[in-house]
Amino acid sequence: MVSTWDSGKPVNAEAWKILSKNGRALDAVEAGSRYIEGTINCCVGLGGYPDRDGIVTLDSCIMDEHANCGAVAGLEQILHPVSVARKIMETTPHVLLVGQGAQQFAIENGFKKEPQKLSDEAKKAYEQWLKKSEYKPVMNIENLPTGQAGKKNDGAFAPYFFDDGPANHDTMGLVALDAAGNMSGAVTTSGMAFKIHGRVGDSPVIGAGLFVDNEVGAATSSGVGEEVIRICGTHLVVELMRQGDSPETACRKAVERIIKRDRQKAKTLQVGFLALNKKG
Ligand code: SD4
Repeated sequence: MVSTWDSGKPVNAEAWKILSKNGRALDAVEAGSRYIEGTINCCVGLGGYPDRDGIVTLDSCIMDEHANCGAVAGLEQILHPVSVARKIMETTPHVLLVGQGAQQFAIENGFKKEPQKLSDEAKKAYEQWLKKSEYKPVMNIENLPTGQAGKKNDGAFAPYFFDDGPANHDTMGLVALDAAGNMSGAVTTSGMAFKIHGRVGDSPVIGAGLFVDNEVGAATSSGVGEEVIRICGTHLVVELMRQGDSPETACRKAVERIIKRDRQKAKTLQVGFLALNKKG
């Protein structure tokens, strides 16, 4: 299995507990997602960065080997959006629930409503951002001052910091292949930091932030969600693998398509894809 960013390492370890016992890929990606969602002061989940109104809104989706899928967007005050997404997938005829409706569905299904409170780290970052209140999502590690790339602040899962604020790497995407040869994937995120309230990125959008085709492979993405949505990014990656590309080549071609659309803009943003084919 693979998952995004350095914070994906303990997530993989958590999911591996299931995969190594011949468990189902679907259970593994849910367990990995729940692990990171439950990590205090992490950049994913309720500890994540808020939108520009100071509210943490969560996006998540999950997809199994039968192309069953479920998703939530703009979900507030619920600790495990990935499990709400799974519940939607398994108990309703729908794929995506948003905002108030998603929260109501979660509560009706036994999920607890958590207090609306920013984590210490998110509060600090938000207060820093409020000084300029500039709506300019920054997402490019190369913009870091020399020597700072990859340097984290004190938390194990803390996001990267720029001179004038945090970078926006706050998404956990996971794809897995199990011993039975089945594939599943999940994504969970607080979305782009300081986004407009109501903005939804690629993460909960099937075919953008996540796509699984059990005949071919699975892919997930992280970075500026709007750019991924524009090219149906993960669906594209899986289709390229279907045509014979390796996961790496397929991801590269998807990134190149984003660059080709607007070379200048591409210099100011960051997008990444992760893919796993049927051979693992
Ligand atoms: C989004 N793709 O909301 C997400 C953000 C992200 O690491 O990946 N951050 O657009």
